[in-house]
Amino acid sequence: QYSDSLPAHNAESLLVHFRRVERLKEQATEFKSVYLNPRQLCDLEMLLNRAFYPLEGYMCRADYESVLADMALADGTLWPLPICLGVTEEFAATLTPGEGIAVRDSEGFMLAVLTVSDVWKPDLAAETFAIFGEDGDHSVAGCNCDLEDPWYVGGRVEGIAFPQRYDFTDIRMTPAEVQRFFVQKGWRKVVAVQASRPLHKADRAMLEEIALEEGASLLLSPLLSPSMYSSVDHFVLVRSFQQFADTFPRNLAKLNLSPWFQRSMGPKGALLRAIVNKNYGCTHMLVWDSGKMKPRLNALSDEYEAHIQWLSGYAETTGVIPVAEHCMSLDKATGKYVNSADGGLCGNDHEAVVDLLVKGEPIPDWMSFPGVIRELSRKYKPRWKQGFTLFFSGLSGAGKSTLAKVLYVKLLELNHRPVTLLDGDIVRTNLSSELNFSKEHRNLNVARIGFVASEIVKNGGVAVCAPIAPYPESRRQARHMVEEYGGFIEIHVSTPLSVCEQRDRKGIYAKARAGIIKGLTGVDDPYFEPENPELRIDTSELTPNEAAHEVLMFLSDNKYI
Ligand code: PPS
Repeated sequence: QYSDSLPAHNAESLLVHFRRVERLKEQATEFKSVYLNPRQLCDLEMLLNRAFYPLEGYMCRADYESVLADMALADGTLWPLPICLGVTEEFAATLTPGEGIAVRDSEGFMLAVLTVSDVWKPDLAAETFAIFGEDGDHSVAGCNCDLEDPWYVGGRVEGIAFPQRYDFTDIRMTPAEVQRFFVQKGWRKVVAVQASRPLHKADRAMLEEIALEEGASLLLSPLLSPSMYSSVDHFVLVRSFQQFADTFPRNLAKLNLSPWFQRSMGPKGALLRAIVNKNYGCTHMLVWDSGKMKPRLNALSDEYEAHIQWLSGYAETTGVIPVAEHCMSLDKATGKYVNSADGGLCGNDHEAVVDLLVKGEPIPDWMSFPGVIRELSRKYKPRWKQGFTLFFSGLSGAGKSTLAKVLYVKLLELNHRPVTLLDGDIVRTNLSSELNFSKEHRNLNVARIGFVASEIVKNGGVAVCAPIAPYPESRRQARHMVEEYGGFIEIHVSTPLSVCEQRDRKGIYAKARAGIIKGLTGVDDPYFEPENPELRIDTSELTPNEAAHEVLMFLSDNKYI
């Protein structure tokens, strides 16, 4: 059994702990350091807060090999997946058993001391096979370390501080705190519910039914991906969970944010989640159908039933009973969800909710809760509420800047959103003054424009950009950055070189032809035309107003304005 043996923290043991921490901090000035990425920080936090109990640190080689061969630690305790610290071969070569390593976050803040017991080179193909079987992907599974060829370091970890978290601190509880909460509330049975998507009314009806059936309360946890910390998705998911949790009576559901992240490690990952949930004091755990959080289907799959069976086989050892999803369908007469175990629709409404939100259509009452919808509508907006980028690209003299300026004014006049002009010259003066016109620097310049535009769009504004942007790779990069938050409208200003050269307002073509300047785009430097721009405008035969009108028509046809 797992959490039953978590040691009690009394005043005396805490004092001993604090003294030890002080001593470690003093000694650590001479230790080598290892810096963790966000996923590794989550693993470390799970070791420090004892969510990975009985592990006391990163696995030593004997435990690691035993876990891969027999799904158990060397002492026979059930454990499905390796929890290892991966380091470079170079760093591994400097280590000797018994020495201490300072474990730090990316900013260098010391979080723990690892006392090295083993250093070895894992066989990653064998590790992947042991975890996934034949068809596993060959990502580095056990160390979460992004290294192509890691070495593993095993050893006991002594905590100095938890990784620093600044978001939602009021709903982050350690396993011990959650257990204490359950004891205070008298919750003897608790179903752990982790989900990577926002939950709605069908989910609510299912969870209520499960809670009733099991005579249990619910521990609700949004399942995070560590990289999400930097994106709005993380905040939207957690805030939608807060709203969802509020729809339950207080004695039925508790919300908690744990550092457990989505591992996508198949059945063994689910078994590890059972162990972790036990350490958080849960007795049951909801197992979603293949973790895919699929849209509505007609029945639960055989594969899924087999997975639940397999997990149930370990329930006595882990102390956590797996609970399968229920098929819920809407009873049109009452507008409520009911169980339809006879093979009615099951799955979730999330995609339908998002679809309606981006179309700007109302969400039917039976689908979700006003609070959840309110949170989701901050991210999923209809186009006329999203920010967007107008990205003009073309030769010098093609008419980009003129067109950009006309649209800047017209969009300001509409007064729908804040508008920022990032014309080539403005950027070259204020953002990229140290850059030249080499391929590398042009790409860097365009990537910077993409970044600034994405920040503007993230905050609901319009960025009007007008660089030459001759290379597809940096145009793609800019599109990718912006589209995470809103629309990216690429406009190839396709005015032919002959016309640009004839205009030659800056005299730049004449200088290039005279050999005074080198590497002018279109003359002796390449321009790769956009293959699939949203618009292509040749300004040879159009006035600036006519060209701007084409863009405004596109924006209006596509519901941006
Ligand atoms: S890029 O390729 O996107 O980074 O170029 P961009 O930042 O838009 O800068 C283009 C303006 O710089 C002037 N200029 C040159 N352009 C192209 N090639 C060379 N060698 C060059 N040297 C200076 C030129 O006036 C461009 O302005 P626009 O407004 O496009 O005419």
